[in-house]
Amino acid sequence: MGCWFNSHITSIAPQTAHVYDDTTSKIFVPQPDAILKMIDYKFVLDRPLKKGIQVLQVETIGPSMHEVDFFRLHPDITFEDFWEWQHNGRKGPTPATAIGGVLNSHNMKGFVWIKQNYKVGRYVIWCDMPLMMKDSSLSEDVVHADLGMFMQFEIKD
Ligand SMILES: [Cu+2]
Repeated sequence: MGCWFNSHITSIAPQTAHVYDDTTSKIFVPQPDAILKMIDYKFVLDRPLKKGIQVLQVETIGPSMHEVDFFRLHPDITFEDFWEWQHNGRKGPTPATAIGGVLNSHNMKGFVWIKQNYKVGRYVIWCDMPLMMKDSSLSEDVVHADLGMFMQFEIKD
């Protein structure tokens, strides 16, 4: 869990929570509406997300550590505008609303669930994890999204 307000996500370390089935209370892990797999270097969504409250199960296939950040694009903003903003030091007005995200915290076996209320609109999911520098020809600023680990989708009425 982390706070996405201002720069809190970088100044306050995100915390990990574990969820287990509890047969005594009859509380069970969430049933997902869709499953998102994080694979080097792409997202694979098993079915489209729908308008309204959706539970997304996020699984890390790896082998690298990944994250998924959710953005709802502002009206009249194109994906290209968003891409430019991400690569231009995130200067100027934000082209999207950050609506949350998930970091696997090096837990390659567990699942993470994110429950969100999806409004009609255009969304981008983005992995901002820095690329580990095995290939010195790549800039230190390269993140997984630069290698294709992003996805656009639209929630329709
Ligand atoms: Cu990634």
